[in-house]
Amino acid sequence: MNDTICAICTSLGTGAISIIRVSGEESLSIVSKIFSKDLTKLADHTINYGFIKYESEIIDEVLVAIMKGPKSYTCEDVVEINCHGGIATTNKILEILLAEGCRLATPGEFTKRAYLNGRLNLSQAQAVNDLLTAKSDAARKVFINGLQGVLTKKIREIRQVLVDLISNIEVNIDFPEYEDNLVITNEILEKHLNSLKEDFTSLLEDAKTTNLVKEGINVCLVGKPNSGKSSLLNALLNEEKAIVSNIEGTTRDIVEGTINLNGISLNLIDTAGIRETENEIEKIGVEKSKKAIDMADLIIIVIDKSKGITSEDQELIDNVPEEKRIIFMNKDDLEGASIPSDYKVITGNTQNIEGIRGLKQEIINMFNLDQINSKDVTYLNNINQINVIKKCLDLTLNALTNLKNNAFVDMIEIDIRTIWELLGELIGEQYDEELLDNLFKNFCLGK
Ligand SMILES: Nc1nc2c(ncn2[C@@H]2O[C@H](COP(=O)(O)OP(=O)(O)OP(=O)(O)O)[C@@H](O)[C@H]2O)c(=O)[nH]1
Ligand SMILES: [Mg+2]
Repeated sequence: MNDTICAICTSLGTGAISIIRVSGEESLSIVSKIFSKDLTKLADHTINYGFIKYESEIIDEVLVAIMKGPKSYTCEDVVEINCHGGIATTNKILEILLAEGCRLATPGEFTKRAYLNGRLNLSQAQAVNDLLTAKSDAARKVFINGLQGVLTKKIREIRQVLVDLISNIEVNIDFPEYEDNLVITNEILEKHLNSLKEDFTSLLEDAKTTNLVKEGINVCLVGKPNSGKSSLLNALLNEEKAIVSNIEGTTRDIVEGTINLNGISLNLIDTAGIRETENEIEKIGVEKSKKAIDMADLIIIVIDKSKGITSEDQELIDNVPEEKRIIFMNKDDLEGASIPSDYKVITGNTQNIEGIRGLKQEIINMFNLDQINSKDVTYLNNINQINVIKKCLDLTLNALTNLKNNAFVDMIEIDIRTIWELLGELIGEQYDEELLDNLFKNFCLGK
């Protein structure tokens, strides 16, 4: 039998109300000891007005919700006490509950119980945690999809098609004389495999989006000294955060800031201008810049348009892959050299909002940010899940190649069966204890 746990669910501070959650077999009887009514005699799924009393002292005037299992968050008997907000009252009620026989829940323990009791699968449990920390509307949408089990539904649909296909192939092999059974031809198999390929590719695309909304885009501003990197950071942030001057080597350390573009965080890093230098401090800055480039999802190479592209600029351009870079020809308000035609560049200046409009639009285009809000994204929430889908895609491609080479159907069936099993594990209930503990320890208390 599980013991009865309790925790404060709302954040501690001054507020109109706080909620203390109690879950476990004894939750109704323990709370009844300190509440003015006997909860065991009250109807289920009701909210009840009364007082918390302890040692003949009235502690607070409260509303108490009763949610008997299995129709509750944890599937156990749950009682939630809505008391007046504020640290003193909330802590006092928690203290009394502990004295009366509850144990303080560990972080995520309510959700862990919900999972262990079959109320949520692991993917949904992770989505609960992500939802609590969602920083943007786009993130909220993706995580609520996770909680609603959109991924699980999609995987179940795919598995159903696969299981039908496998059983059909088996019947074909074992009972070739059954003429009324559909014969799985190579054309039918190819159609199914191509549709699988599409499904897995789109799931992996969605995973990229999920990562974007969860972590944001790490953007690194690089370029020669004085090209205007710090000015660009300030213009994007709309704040004078980094020091700007016409002295080369002004920025020595990394300066960071975050903006929200179409609901997605851009984590901006302004770096020290990269050049050969003998100055020890600047050298460290240049090394840090190089590291920041490695970590970035997007590198904006800032070039002083009035000076044209120099050999140092050229070296930077050559060292950053095209799909990760934007070349920003800055200072287009000054007379300057003509724009190169060999690569795509964005021109602009950091003098006003208009000057960086084109650059912002290019970022939106590069990461399809304008589509994220309207897309119904499935939610692959960790690297394990992503790897399973990658494996499934590889197996599908392998089966398609075998099919082209006229392999026997039963050989292709092996790949299909493995995909079916892998997908089963993905949404299945078998995870080891270590993985579970690791997942739930990152949850906040009361959830
Ligand atoms: N006219 C004009 N001047 C600019 C523009 N952007 C930056 N500047 C000027 O260029 C000079 C260098 O700007 P910074 O932003 O400090 O350049 P940086 O790339 O951060 O330089 P380091 O930190 O030394 O690597 C300053 O005098 C800025 O005012 C622009 O769009 N137009
Ligand atoms: Mg600078």
